[in-house]
Amino acid sequence: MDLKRKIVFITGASAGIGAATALAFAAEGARLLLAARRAGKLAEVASRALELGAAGVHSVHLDVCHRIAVQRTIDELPEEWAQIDVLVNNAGLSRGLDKLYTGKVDDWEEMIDTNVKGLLYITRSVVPGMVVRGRGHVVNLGSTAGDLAYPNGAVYCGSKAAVRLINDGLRQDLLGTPVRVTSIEPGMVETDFSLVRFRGDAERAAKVYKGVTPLAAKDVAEAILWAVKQPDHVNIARVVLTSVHQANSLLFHREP
Ligand code: 8X3
Repeated sequence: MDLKRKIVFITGASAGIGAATALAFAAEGARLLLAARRAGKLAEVASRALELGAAGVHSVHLDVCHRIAVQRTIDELPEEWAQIDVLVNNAGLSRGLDKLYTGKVDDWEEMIDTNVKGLLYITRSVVPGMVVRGRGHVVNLGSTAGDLAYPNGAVYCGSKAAVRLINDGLRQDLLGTPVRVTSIEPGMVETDFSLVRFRGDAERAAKVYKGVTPLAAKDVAEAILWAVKQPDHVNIARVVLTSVHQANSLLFHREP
């Protein structure tokens, strides 16, 4: 697929995998529709994307959890940005690392609202247009955590298991249309993920990556780009990728 001037919509584009994905598609000459909650950070990504060769950037300030705002944002896109070719459902987060029976309900709400319901709201708003236009690709960001739960992460892992099955269900529902559906399921990636999980506790976040060379956000962006660049008749259903120091969501090799 030639991505020149294709409209690529990325949620959670202000940092981490979302920002790296924006830059990877920018280098292909795509037009980027970028959404995030943090307008300042998003503006930085937008200007870097233009430097790298994006054919245009349109940024929207959006929290994917707000169902009405999601629908309104998509409905009110300027005409020249409305025909989305690729949707990257990237916005997601983890909060806390607690036993389920003592966990914080507010943390659960935030993870499920963002990782599951936010992804559904965006999908529901964008995919009908893809079906009508007879072209499109939905890329959902899952996780190795969606395959195998780890202790104290039941709700985060459950939210990513939901993404995996929503991904598979959507692919079935789109059978008979040319719209493709892919889930990209990385293991540990060095982003603000752990800092967000531990609400800014940098010391605790650093421990997560101790002795391990994690994936970089760019590695995941390259996998997304690869899946999208396949010929139109090829649908990559799932891509699972980890650092060589990680076998699954439970098993790591840590250098002393
Ligand atoms: C992130 C993977 O295992 O660090 O989705 O939670 S993990």
